[in-house]
Amino acid sequence: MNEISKDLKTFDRPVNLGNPQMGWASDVAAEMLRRLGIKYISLNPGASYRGLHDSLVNYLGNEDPQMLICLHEDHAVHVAQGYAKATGEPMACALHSNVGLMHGLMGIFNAWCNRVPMVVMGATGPVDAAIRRPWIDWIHTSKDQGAMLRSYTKWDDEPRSAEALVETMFRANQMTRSQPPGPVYVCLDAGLQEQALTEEITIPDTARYQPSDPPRASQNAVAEVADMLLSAKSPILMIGRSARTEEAWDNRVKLAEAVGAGVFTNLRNSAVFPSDHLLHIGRPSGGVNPVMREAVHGADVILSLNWLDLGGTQKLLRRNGEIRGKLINCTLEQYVHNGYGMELFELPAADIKIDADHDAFVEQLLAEIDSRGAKSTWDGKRVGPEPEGYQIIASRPADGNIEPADIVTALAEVQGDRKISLNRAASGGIGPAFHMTNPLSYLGHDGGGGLASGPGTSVGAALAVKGTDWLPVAVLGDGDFMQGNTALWTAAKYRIPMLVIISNNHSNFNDELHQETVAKDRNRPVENRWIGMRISEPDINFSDLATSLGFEAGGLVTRMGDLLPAIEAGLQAVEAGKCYFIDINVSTGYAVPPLMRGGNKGE
Ligand SMILES: Cc1ncc(C[n+]2csc(CCOP(=O)(O)OP(=O)(O)O)c2C)c(N)n1
Ligand SMILES: [Mg+2]
Repeated sequence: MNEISKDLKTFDRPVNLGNPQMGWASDVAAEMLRRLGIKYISLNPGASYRGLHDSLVNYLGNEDPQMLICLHEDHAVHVAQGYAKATGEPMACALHSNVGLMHGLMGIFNAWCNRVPMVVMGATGPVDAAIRRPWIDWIHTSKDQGAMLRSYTKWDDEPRSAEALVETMFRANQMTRSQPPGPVYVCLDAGLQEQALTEEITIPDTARYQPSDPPRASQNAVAEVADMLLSAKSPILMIGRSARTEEAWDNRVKLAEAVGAGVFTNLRNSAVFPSDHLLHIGRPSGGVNPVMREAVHGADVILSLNWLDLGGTQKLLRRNGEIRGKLINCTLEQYVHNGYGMELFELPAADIKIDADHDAFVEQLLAEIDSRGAKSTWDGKRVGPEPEGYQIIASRPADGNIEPADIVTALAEVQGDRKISLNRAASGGIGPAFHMTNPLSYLGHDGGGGLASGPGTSVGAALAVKGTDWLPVAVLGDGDFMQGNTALWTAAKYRIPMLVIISNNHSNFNDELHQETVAKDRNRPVENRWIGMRISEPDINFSDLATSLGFEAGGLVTRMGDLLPAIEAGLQAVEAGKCYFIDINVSTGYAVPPLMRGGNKGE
């Protein structure tokens, strides 16, 4: 048991645990979650899974997995997503039959788009009409609940017996953890859950049902790409969504240094490469920017390691003409593509396509380069432009407005040697001072662009670092926050330290820009872009709201001069183990160009 789970086990202890025998079908489901190494199950309760609920409490004693009560299914799913984003490991969440599932669907879509592992436990029925209670069991029974999410999960099942449940759970575990990962859904018939076991259920050794090692590239592909990278004059690595381990991080650095490749990373994804490395070209960005245009068009070899929306990126880059360098695309993405949505993105061009796990491919390339005794051609100098200077917060007019991107800049300026896990940045972006130096430094976006995700994913990400010296910080838009704010209560309940900062522009501002675009296209007044957008009149007292959910709150910050002390106080509060909240009024606008932002925006 790790420190984190030990700590959480002081909460919600069941009493009178007198019947620890596996006696009911739902006990088998609970037992399987434990055997699969699932530490937490986030949930909002519902009678359709009352059998499983009882098994988690009274059979497992609310340990491994431990329940995390959430106030909305959307939060339950997003907490699991945030935890997986930070750890690479699946949590479980439980969703009540059809209605709870319906609430959780957007979170599942976000998790799917973000390719995170997650075991979604659902329920329905009783499937056998003869044992259905009138009215309620009938409205909460659907024939094929999996149909609601089959298009954006890797797999779903509805086992018909306790014995079958064992296989279902083993398969769910393999599926969700295999590359590329993604959520899986197990629907438990309420009737089955509550059936007494009539014979002993044999559960085979979990070790025999583990997922495979990630698929590797052929030796030919490895040799060919090593040749190309080693002989290239200006190679580029475009590193997309990648493994969460420090080992994989170090390997990417070794590869870039071994071949002298410039590196791009994307703010939509978690940190995958040190942003302050001399080989990182420009700042991590949310889209295509002039620095990227110049570098890619000047490159002779471009290796995409699971770059997000490679086809769309190429399309934007082709505005400056055809990309002349050799294009290599290493990804397993296509294994989870289906015909439902377009989150597979435009088909990218590739001179060499490699269907392999890209982090494994990096390892293979390193071994190949090493075996050749090849010396690095990199001269140790910066690739790409020198970073532009910026005006530090302390030198700005104390009464001046705060721009959205200043929040993360201020965070970086007060950081010192503290380890900050920025688990979310609002649409205003990430100012120039913050650097990603570890996989936990920054955890990217929600994948599916579905609002309400910020609070829940942040709680899950904070849970993942509870008990460590990482300080989790979420910077959330006011619109996103208001869609999911009650997720904070779960953090307060389980004393999960975290700092939540609201980048408060009193608006769904992203969409004001859209209305402006349309108005301009139609020669209509742009002055009206705010109508139907603003979150004001009345203004919401965010700090009171957060306080009511169990957070401590600093005062409203409206002036630049108060920004640094407010954030310093916030970090100190989290260091002291608190859930802390800061509401910061920011300008209604994004001073930072879109290329510095990572949220829901386009180029
Ligand atoms: C579930 C959902 N509803 C609506 C949208 C459309 N949408 C995208 S960004 C945005 C505004 C979000 O406001 P906020 O979080 O305050 O960020 P801001 O745009 O103000 O920077 C909206 C409504 C969405 N992406 N997801
Ligand atoms: Mg806003």
